[in-house]
Amino acid sequence: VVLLQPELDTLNRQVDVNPKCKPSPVRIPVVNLTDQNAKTQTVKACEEVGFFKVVNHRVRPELLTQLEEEATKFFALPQSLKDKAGPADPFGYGSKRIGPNGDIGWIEYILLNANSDPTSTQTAAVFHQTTHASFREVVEVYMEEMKGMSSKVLQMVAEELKIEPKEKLSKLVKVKESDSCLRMNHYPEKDETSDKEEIGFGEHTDPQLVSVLRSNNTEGLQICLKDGTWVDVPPDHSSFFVIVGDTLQVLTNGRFKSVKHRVLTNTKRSRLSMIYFAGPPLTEKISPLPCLVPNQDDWLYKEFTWSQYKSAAYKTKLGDYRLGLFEKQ
Ligand code: GA4
Repeated sequence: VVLLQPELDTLNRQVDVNPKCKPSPVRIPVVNLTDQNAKTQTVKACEEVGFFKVVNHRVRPELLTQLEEEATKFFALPQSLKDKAGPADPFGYGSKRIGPNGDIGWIEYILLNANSDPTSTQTAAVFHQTTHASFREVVEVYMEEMKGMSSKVLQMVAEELKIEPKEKLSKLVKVKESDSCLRMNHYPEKDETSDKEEIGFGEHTDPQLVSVLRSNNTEGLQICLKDGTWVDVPPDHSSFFVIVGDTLQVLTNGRFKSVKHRVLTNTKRSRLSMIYFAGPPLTEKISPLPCLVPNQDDWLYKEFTWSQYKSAAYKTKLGDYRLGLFEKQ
């Protein structure tokens, strides 16, 4: 059976950006993993928007439901129990505070390291608070799937851009040293007495290579287009969304742009999202790839290790332009 997938998804422009301007449909790219043009579609999407939807991904729907159920159970626990898994520093349970520099959001979350550190009391407590041992198991299986999805995306990019060796990018997220993490966000339903839109998660770019996001069928996610317009991403709980991160922007010398995104809590329903941030090993040297940009004079960024980028990122506020610290001149 050949499934016909629309090439592009329709997004609605935010009316409040320019109230005089009628909302016009904006289109975001869709990559169909079973399409023979998937590689071309991926590269085009990474260049033009830094964001795309993945369909026909073959991740079992039951796994998605299971993880969602387990996360829902955790967030439904009494506050005192959830707090035993916090504060997020950066891993563990966090509420309202995002990162160490005073950013606040209308959110509670769990942040887990893919190479889960057994000495971290917060991480252990996340799982101990839920009565079902299955939470840890589901998380492990889900992370493996997300590792597969992010490496598939990077493999397609490398092949389309003729990067040598072909496994150069996908290996960065496949090796056991890769520094990836999983975030489960719960945006509580909006207080009925308030009509103002709260910021769930303020605007930012993701520092890693790529992020793979999925949510329950709730609105709220917005991305910023190259012209600065914010657009709503229509929810689709059976698909994944891929976000280009700062590190992939550097490797491609700016050919791919890390996309600014944010979450507004503009619905009555609560929103649950899971994001896998696929990062390279801590010691990995990051610079524009010589096979794409042979002449170092053309490099827009200085070389840095992922560990250096991460520590610099943790000194910034969420909305800061972190790559500025590593631009040449
Ligand atoms: C943004 C992307 C991921 O959610 C995250 C975030 C991290 C955190 O919440 O601990 C950061 C943020 C994110 C970038 C700047 C720093 C670090 C909060 C913050 C203010 C887990 C990540 O890797 O970077």
